[in-house]
Amino acid sequence: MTAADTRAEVRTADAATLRFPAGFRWGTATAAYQIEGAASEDGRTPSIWDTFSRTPGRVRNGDTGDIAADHYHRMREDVALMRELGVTDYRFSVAWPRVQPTGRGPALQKGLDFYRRLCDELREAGIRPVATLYHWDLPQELEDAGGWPRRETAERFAVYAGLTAEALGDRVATWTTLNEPWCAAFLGYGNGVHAPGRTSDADALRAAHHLNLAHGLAVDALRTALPAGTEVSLTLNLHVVRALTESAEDRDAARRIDAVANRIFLDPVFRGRLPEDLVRDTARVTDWSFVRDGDLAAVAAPIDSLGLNYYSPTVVAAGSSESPSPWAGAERHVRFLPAPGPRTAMDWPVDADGLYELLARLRDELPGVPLVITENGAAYEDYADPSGRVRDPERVAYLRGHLAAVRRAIEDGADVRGYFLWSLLDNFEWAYGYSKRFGIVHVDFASQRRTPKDSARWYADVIARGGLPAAP
Ligand code: IFM
Repeated sequence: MTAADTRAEVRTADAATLRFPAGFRWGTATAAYQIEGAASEDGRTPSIWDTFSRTPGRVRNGDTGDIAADHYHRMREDVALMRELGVTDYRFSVAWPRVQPTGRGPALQKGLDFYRRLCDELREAGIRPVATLYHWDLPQELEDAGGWPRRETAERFAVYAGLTAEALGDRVATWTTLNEPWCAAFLGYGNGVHAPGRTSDADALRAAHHLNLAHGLAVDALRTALPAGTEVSLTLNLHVVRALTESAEDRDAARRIDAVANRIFLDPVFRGRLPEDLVRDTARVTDWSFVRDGDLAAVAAPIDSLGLNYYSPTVVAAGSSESPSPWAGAERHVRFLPAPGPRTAMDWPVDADGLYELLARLRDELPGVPLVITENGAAYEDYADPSGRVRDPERVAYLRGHLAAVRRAIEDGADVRGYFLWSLLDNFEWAYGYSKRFGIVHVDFASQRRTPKDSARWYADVIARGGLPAAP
């Protein structure tokens, strides 16, 4: 089907439905540490998030992922929920410390078996398994040896990717190397609000490069282990950066953040080079001598699609902000401003136009690269009413607005192949613990009871009709 056919198809809205292209993938997404629990079962060893969450003061209320949504034991029930929703795809992550405890040596059979069972259950339900190899749970032993600022971690990751692909390659439809390497590098090693909680701009930049390298080496390992034609991807949380005014100073502030948040990944992965302005901007922090000959070519190993996680835009102006920051020194030149409009429970602005802008940018800058929204969703203060129903009209409005933006981008020529709603279940929201609920299925963490929220029913209807109800 050509891009023109796709555009024609989305325009054939019947009176009741704003349709998406045929074959559009409708999914939900989760991540291992946020839902699995069973933190020390079947040979799993601690990850940096186990250590971090057990360190007083790091996570709200002292919450940990020890039990989380107990998905490790309730996987069948959770797949049954997705079957009822009618999702076509499910994006989960493989816990490195469950499959290769300590990050070295052979794979652990029991760990692999869990993901085998998960894939089998999904396929039985007619749902495509979409696996992410790294959603932030680095084996603690690799952190003790230096973590992502150390080159060897990238090499270790490629070995882990290869052995996981050998074991699950016949079951997984799409492989994603990394989820949001920006967060892993800059929140983990820059401002330290994520595990492992280190605060060094130089280490954050080294980590970013080694995550890029890990991605490239893993693509190679995956291609070797997987049947030809298997989809291999990467998920980035690209920032939609808006300058407050058109002044040269404000636009330069936006350029700096775009370099350290977006182009630090996009340029190596898609062009095999580092952005020159980034290297200049960060000269006080590092000379980038850790980038070895051949690294950038390895990072640029071709991939089949790009995953995008979008929640809200960032507004900047010339000025300065506090350190430690996740901006590797750019904060000395940049002021961050609250975007206007309604906000979610994370205090993140609701701005669906940002998603359209992102898709339009990538349509223009990366022609020929299929795009998939691998996360989008919102946290609200959800609760079950006395009848047991969870009404979440704000989430429905959020999802509707963002899906309409995706559809508009497709009409305007963006090659968007799917949408994964974050998240299937309420879960462990990192430094916020269980205080923020992103699920379309409510989880009562005391009883582990699952209750689909109104948004789950709404999403099921969208999937069933293949698009958005024309009337809100
Ligand atoms: O919960 C996270 C997820 O793990 C990564 N992307 C953003 C989500 C909401 O903060």
